[in-house]
Parts: sequence; structure tokens; C-alpha cells
Amino acid sequence: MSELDYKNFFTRHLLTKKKENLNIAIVCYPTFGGSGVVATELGIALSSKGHDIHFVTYHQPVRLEALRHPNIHFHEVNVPDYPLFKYQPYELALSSRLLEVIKLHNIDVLHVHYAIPHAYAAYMAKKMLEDEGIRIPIVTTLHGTDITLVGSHPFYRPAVTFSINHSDRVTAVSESLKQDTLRLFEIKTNIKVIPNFIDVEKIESAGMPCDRSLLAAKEEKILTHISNFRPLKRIMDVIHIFEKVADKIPSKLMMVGEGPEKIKAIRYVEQNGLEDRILFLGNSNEIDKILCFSDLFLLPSEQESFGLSALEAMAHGVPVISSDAGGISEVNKDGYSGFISPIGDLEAMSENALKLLLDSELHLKFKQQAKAQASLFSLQKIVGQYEEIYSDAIASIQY
Ligand code: GMT
Repeated sequence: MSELDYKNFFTRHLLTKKKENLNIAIVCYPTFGGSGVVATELGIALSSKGHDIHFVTYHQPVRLEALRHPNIHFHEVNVPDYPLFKYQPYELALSSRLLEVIKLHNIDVLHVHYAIPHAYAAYMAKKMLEDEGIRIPIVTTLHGTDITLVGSHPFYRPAVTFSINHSDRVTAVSESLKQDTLRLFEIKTNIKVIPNFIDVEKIESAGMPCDRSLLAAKEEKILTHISNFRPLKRIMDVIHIFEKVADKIPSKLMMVGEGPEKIKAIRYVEQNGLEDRILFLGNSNEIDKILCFSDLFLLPSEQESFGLSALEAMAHGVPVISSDAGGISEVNKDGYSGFISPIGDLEAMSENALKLLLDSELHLKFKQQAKAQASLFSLQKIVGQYEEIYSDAIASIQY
């Protein structure tokens, strides 16, 4: 870097240091998945605190109504198709777009959600910017499958290790995910646990009025599952738990989401004549409404770094019947906000579900406890931790 470049850099960051409101670029998957939801909700919360938020993604995040938020901006990443490429180079397009956005909007910190390939593209953008005398700190948030499933695959591990170690700050959404990361990669940097969060105040009124008559008869209980229907969600366990419950008590199951295991589940439901009791609702922007009239939430996953959908359910006062995978027990408290059983123990899960559904007093108690447990993860408690991480990351690159 030339002397002039350094001068530019110091001027820029001394100014930044004095600023209370930051220009923050957020990279995430703009889909219904938990990491995209967390990134979007974080951006919205930060924008309402006065920060300028720039989402850089391949389409507008599903939970973002950008027009409603004057200081939220969306920058699309375009990847032109070229027949020579079997795989289009998304990382290249993303790092180029990041370079542009960071320069044009004087971005103070770059926050990437999900390591693959976002942390890698962020590092490339950072290096390109250094050539122009601009230094930008990278905060990487690990969400789960970027570590436990995809990232630790030998084909990806070296690049994922490198991009985690070269992030200025790294956060993980649960202690369990932090421990998995330390076990699976050679990590030389500190990982701070910042749990996922929920806007409990917004949820108080969201989904009201709860018109359950649209989907179920008065005497029927409603069980709900929301996910991306990947094999690790154990979709058939959800259905088998429900069948055991439905044998004893009139009930319906709402299956919300889309994904590879859905076809198998639909086929099973059709073959067993369960169509009028198990409803597939697809991806939905009406999660609040669905949770509002749910009596129980089922999450029997094989892997789950956190279980944001369980937290959303609890915030609506819906007790959770879950497995003990990954970080679920950091969110769902066994015997308090719901019940936890070993992965695949369908007998225990259905017994626990019935225990709550057959005892209205106990059910009510668990509903209140689920809300109380969710309030530990309120947006107001968590968002400040990200602001601290940003200040820290910005300070770390000043010298
Ligand atoms: O659940 C999924 O498979 C989607 C995935 C994602 O990347 O969006 O979710 C992960 O991140 C969520 C938000 O931090 C967590 O709540 C989920 O537990 C986590 N999923 C897994 O670890 C399987």
C-alpha cells in the first residue's frame, strides 16, 4: 500500500470510529432457511436502531419488505450464464459486487451469514479492497450445516477453515455449534456464541386473530412442523409421531415448508389415507398465523445447531416436542418449554405430546413457560451483542 493509500485508510476509519450509526453490508441466503431469516431480522432490527443496512444477495430476502424500511437497501448479485462453465462462479460475482457496494456506500463492516461460500467471497473482496487502500472488517456467523454437514466435507474443509480463520470476528448461533466447529476444523480464532433471537414484542400481536376454524374442527388439536424438509429433519418421524397422537386424540398436522423429503411424505400420507388429517401448506409467509393456532410443535431433527423454528413456536406459546440434536437443548428446555427425547425415540416423543394434549392445565402451563423461555432470546437482548462485535471488528483493523 502506498503512503497515500494508508492516509486514505486512516482518514476513512478515524471518521468511522466517531460514527454511531454504521453502514453494514449483510450477505446471506435470501431463502426461507433459518440463516436467511436470522440475517434479515437482524438487518431490520439494526436499521430500526439507525444503522444503514445493505443486503447483498442473489434475490431479495423473503422476509424483507425493503420498501417499508428507508435505511435498508438491497443489491442483487447477478451471475450471467456462460455455456463454458458447468458451474457458474457465484463467489466471483459476489466478491465483485461486494467490492462495488463497499466502495460506493462507504461500508464500515461486512457481516456474512453462512460460511459457504460467503466467508470465502468476503475474504476475496477484502483483499481486492486492500489493493485500493480500503480495509474492511469481516464478521462471519456460522449457522449449522455450513459446519456440520457441508463445510466439514473434505472437498470444502480447507477453504472453509481458511475463511473462518481469516474472518476478523466469528460468531456461532449456539455453544453446540461452536464445539462442533472446534472439533471439525483447525480453528485459530476465537468464536463468540450469539444465540438466534426473536422479536417477542412483534409476536404478541402477530397472527391475531387466531382463526383455527379455517383448518381444524373445534375438538381437534393442531400439531405443526416447519422446515426445509431435508433428510436431517426426519420428516417421517414427524408423521409417525403424529399418527401415534392421532390414534388417541382427534388432531391435525400442519406440514409447512418445501424440500426433498416432501414427496416421500406425501406418498405415505396418500397411501395411508391421511390426506384429511395431514396438510402440506408449502413455504409460507404466514408463519405467525399458523403458529398462533398450533397446540404443539414437532422438531425431531437429526442435526440442528439451534432450531430457530422451535424458538418461533415457543414465542407464540407453542410447546416443542423435539429431539436432543445439537443445540436444541439450549433453546427448548426439557420439562419446561416442551420435552426432549433421543433422536428417533418416537415412542417417547409421542407419549410426551399426548401428556400435554390430554391435560389442558399442564398444556396451559407449558404454553406460558414456552413463552417465558423464548423471551430469553428476545431481539432486545441479542442485537446489541452484534453491535459490539461490529465495533470490535472495526477497531481490530485500525492501527
Ligand atoms: O435448518 C436448516 O437446515 C436450514 C439452516 C440454514 O442454514 O438456514 O438452518 C441452520 O441455521 C438456523 C439459523 O441459525 C438454525 O436455527 C438451524 O438449526 C440450522 N440448521 C441446522 O443446523 C441443521
